[in-house]
Amino acid sequence: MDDSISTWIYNLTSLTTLLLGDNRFNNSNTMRGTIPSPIFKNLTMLTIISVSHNQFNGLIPFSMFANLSKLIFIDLSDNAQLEVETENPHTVPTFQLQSLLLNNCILNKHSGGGIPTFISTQRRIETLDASYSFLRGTIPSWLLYNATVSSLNLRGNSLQCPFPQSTRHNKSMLGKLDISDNKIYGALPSNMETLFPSLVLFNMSHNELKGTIPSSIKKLQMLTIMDLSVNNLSGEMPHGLISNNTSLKYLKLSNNKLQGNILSKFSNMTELAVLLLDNNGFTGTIASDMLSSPSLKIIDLRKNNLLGHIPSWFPDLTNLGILLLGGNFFNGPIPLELCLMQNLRILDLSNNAISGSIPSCLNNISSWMTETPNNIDWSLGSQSGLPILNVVKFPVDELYTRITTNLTTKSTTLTYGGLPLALITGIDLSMNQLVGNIPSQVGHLKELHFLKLSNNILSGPIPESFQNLKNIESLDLSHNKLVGTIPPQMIELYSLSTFNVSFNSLSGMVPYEKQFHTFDERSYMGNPDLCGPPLQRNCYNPSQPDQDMKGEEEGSAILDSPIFFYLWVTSSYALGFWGFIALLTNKSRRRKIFRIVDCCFICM
Ligand SMILES: *[C@@H]1O[C@H](CO)[C@@H](O)[C@H](O)[C@H]1NC(C)=O
Ligand SMILES: *[C@@H]1O[C@H](CO)[C@@H](O)[C@H](O)[C@H]1NC(C)=O
Ligand SMILES: *[C@@H]1O[C@H](CO)[C@@H](O)[C@H](O)[C@H]1NC(C)=O
Ligand SMILES: *[C@@H]1O[C@H](CO)[C@@H](O)[C@H](O)[C@H]1NC(C)=O
Ligand SMILES: *[C@@H]1O[C@H](CO)[C@@H](O)[C@H](O)[C@H]1NC(C)=O
Ligand SMILES: *[C@@H]1O[C@H](CO)[C@@H](O)[C@H](O)[C@H]1NC(C)=O
Ligand SMILES: *[C@@H]1O[C@H](CO)[C@@H](O)[C@H](O)[C@H]1NC(C)=O
Ligand SMILES: *[C@@H]1O[C@H](CO)[C@@H](O)[C@H](O)[C@H]1NC(C)=O
Ligand SMILES: *[C@@H]1O[C@H](CO)[C@@H](O)[C@H](O)[C@H]1NC(C)=O
Ligand SMILES: CC(=O)N[C@H]1CO[C@H](CO)[C@@H](O)[C@@H]1O
Repeated sequence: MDDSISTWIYNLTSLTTLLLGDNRFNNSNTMRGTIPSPIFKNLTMLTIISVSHNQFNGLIPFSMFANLSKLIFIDLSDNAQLEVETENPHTVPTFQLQSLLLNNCILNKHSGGGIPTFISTQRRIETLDASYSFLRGTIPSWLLYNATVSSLNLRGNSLQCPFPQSTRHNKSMLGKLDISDNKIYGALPSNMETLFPSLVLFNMSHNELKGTIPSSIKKLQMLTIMDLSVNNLSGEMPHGLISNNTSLKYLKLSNNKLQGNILSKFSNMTELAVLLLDNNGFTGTIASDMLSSPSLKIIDLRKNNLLGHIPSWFPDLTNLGILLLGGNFFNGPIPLELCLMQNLRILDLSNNAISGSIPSCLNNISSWMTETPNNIDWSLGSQSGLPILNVVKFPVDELYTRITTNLTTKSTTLTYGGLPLALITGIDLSMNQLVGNIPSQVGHLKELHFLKLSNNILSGPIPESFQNLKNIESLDLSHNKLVGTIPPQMIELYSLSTFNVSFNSLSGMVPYEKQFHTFDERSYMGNPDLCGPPLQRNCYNPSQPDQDMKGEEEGSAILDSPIFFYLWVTSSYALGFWGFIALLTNKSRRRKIFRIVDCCFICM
């Protein structure tokens, strides 16, 4: 089929629905070229036009739809090269739309990039999406306060103005307001509850808001999702923002300049599931009466000024799956009670002043031990009975990307090692003052995807049990005081793609087979007693004939080296096989040799 709009459409005068859209799932049919404006002249019965997800280009004057009086739905979205002009020529359309979707088009490029003015004549419009459509200028007050729109999305434009003030018409019909990623500056109105009584979703992240969060927000009875992250908001969080009487489930205030205690006393967050307050200036301790919400699934308090001990009552939050407390001033030990958190998937206590040793009961946490289906339900829809929520979900992928890019050395994209993001598990205890051995139980957390223990004072060996970390993708043990060898069985960790044991006191031969072939010397820096490829240091140095006398540790390293293997082959010939084996009095050394032999037979 031709991929441009054919002329035969012109004669379908009784056509009511024109769907040339949504080729997302069927890319064999993407349409290109321009949309000829005479095409619609005779199609006066049209109620629905959708040409979304194509590659139309050129400029279409919106006036070409003006005489199609039955239109209720126009979707021109996701045609990145398509210019849509609504102001010139200016027309008052004969239709009354319900939905207008112009996202990912180029809107009013030659008339100042303003919001289409004809919308103020639309008395039935409910949905307007003009996100990512190159809008400039201001948000007119009528759009918020004197329009029938209940779902407004202007995300990702360059709108630059203070938050629009209400003039005479104070009450907004808006249920969903997303003006994130623009340049809205100034303060939020103090009378939010009178202005937006129907608000369910409010996203103003990535703007230039200043001032405090108006305490009237807590009176918004239906507010379920609020994202004011990445602004310049200051002051304290309003008392009771998450109280008895709000329906807030998702609160994100990350990357602002908020201060004071995290939550006022007596907050009763029965509904709250996601609390993201990272990168602010919150102070004080986490008091037990603050977090009494059985619904909490994610807590992110990273990079604040919180102090005191890690609370031992976190297990009371039985649904908590992600607990991120990194980058604060927490001290004291890791409470053993954390081992009761059966649903914990990601734990970040990094960059604090936590002391003591790593609890040996971490293998009690079932989501790190057994493959469990992810029991976090991310949809918000039906149970709240609010129709607008049917299309609202937690932006869980975005969330996980943010969480895991900071935690791992990998830059994650939409999936992490092919996993749905909501299934990632990991522990980050780096940059603390942890002492003692790494408990062997840690090596049994076979569902773990990342483990960061770097920059502590951990001593003792890397437990041999680490060979059981079958799903580990990122393992960082650098900057500790670990001794002994890198357990050679770890070469079986096929998922491992980031490995770092730099700056310890490890010795012996570096495993350099299978997965470990992909790691270079940057994984082993600052361990003067490690040897063998990929390091420059050879394990066997013939100028030091008494090397073998230096004990088992060193001896094993030599046995592990390929040079030794060749020597062994040669001497076996000379002595006869059994004669040579008889020389191997030491049991563990014998085992080591058999392992080398095994390996080489397999390799051959
Ligand atoms: C519209 O219809 C009239 C008659 O039905 C026809 O003469 C005219 O060419 C049509 N216009 C277009 C643009 O097809
Ligand atoms: C719409 O109809 C009016 C009169 O019926 C006509 O003057 C005008 O040219 C038409 N506009 C378009 C874009 O077809
Ligand atoms: C508000 O809408 C009404 C119609 O519902 C209209 O008459 C009035 O002019 C509008 N006011 C503003 C400021 O746009
Ligand atoms: C608008 O607000 C003013 C004062 O702020 C109030 O007097 C007036 O009654 C309000 N109008 C409506 C329609 O709510
Ligand atoms: C709010 O908007 C930002 C940027 O546009 C987006 O990344 C984020 O996912 C949105 N938050 C919610 C809760 O929808
Ligand atoms: C919560 O409700 C109780 C009584 O039900 C009340 O005493 C308390 O002040 C309320 N807390 C907030 C923060 O509104
Ligand atoms: C919290 O709210 C629930 C329901 O809204 C109520 O039953 C419970 O008593 C409240 N608890 C406190 C401590 O206010
Ligand atoms: C392990 O978890 C069970 C319940 O799941 C609990 O009863 C037990 O005390 C926990 N053990 C430790 C050491 O935390
Ligand atoms: C391992 O850690 C050291 C010290 O933090 C760092 O310099 C090095 O680049 C890391 N190696 C890899 C492979 O990331
Ligand atoms: C969600 C909730 O409990 N809302 C209640 C808050 O308080 C007012 C009265 O002050 C009730 O009408 C709401 O139902």
